[in-house]
Amino acid sequence: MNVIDLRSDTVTHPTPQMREAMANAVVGDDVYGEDPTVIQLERDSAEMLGFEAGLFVTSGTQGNLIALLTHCERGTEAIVGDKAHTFVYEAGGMSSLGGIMPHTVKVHDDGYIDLDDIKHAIRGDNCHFPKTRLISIENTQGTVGGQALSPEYTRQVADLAQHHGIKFHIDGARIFNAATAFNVPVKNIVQGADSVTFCLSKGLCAPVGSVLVGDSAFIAQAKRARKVLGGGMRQAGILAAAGLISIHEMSKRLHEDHANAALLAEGLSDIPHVKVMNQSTNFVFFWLEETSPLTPTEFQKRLAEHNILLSPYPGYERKYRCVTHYWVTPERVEQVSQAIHEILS
Ligand code: TLP
Repeated sequence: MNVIDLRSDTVTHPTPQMREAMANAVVGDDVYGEDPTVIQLERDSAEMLGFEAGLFVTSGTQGNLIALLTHCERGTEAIVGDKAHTFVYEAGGMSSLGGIMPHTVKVHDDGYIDLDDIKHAIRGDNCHFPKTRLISIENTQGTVGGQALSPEYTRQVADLAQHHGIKFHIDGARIFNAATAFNVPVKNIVQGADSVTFCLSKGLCAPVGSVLVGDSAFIAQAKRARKVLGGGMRQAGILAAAGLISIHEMSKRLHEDHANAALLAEGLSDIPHVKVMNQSTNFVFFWLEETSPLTPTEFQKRLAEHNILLSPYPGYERKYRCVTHYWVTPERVEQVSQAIHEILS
């Protein structure tokens, strides 16, 4: 990648090793269940996360929607964070396509939802209420700064869900970043959940795809929902080949992205008109202060002249999210800090 693209880790291009594996992938028709590379990706993903089965899906959004459609019938309710991707950034799919009512609970600035808030959101048996079917949490929690939620917390949510007879889903788009932050095997950070979606095409660098994991009965049902959503892919082994490198190789280097994000936050902290709001895992959020000599549009334009892509976080004018990834080296981080300093001085 020639530009320094900090807008997201979704922008990552596949690595040379991935391109080679994709070119040589053994494939079959996956709707017939005959693609060996997809089968291997699903099996290895399930094993790594400690689940019985996996399902290769087109995107994180599709994985979350399939989980919601599979866990919840029409007219039931899912408890989700008020800043969860499923609630804010998935185009209302759960309600438009699933007839599922989102019941929001507050996500705090540290990324956590109070267990008491979850408990109080679970409906009693009363014909006036929708039935609560699911609690979904997000790890890492993107919107408030990429914070990783602890294995202990996840376990507590799982116990709560089990106690109340509801299902527990994790939007683990960046679950390998969360595991890296706590320095634990990824299966330790999802224990007790009924399903997890994680993305191959973010920090793990694959060009396309996510995996949904759960027990075998859940995945069999989920496969039907994937078909309904047009997600039955054919020779998808071409994509799964990159995904195998994501889980087995790229997942081991995420600590480098976290260190680079810390380095970037440090570099930005000395720059006038920039206020670093928070830094966690591979995210840095900063605010372009009103004292800035440049408007947000001018700022972005000047950055582009330096070959740097950065844009305000959706819904905000002056809040920027920088996301570090495989293609952002420490040298490039240094270049970004210097460029922003120069532009705003
Ligand atoms: N998030 C994107 C944008 O939609 C904001 C990004 O650039 O971070 N869960 C979480 C927590 C996510 O951050 C995302 C992508 C998804 C799900 C959806 O994944 P995709 O883009 O594969 O549908």
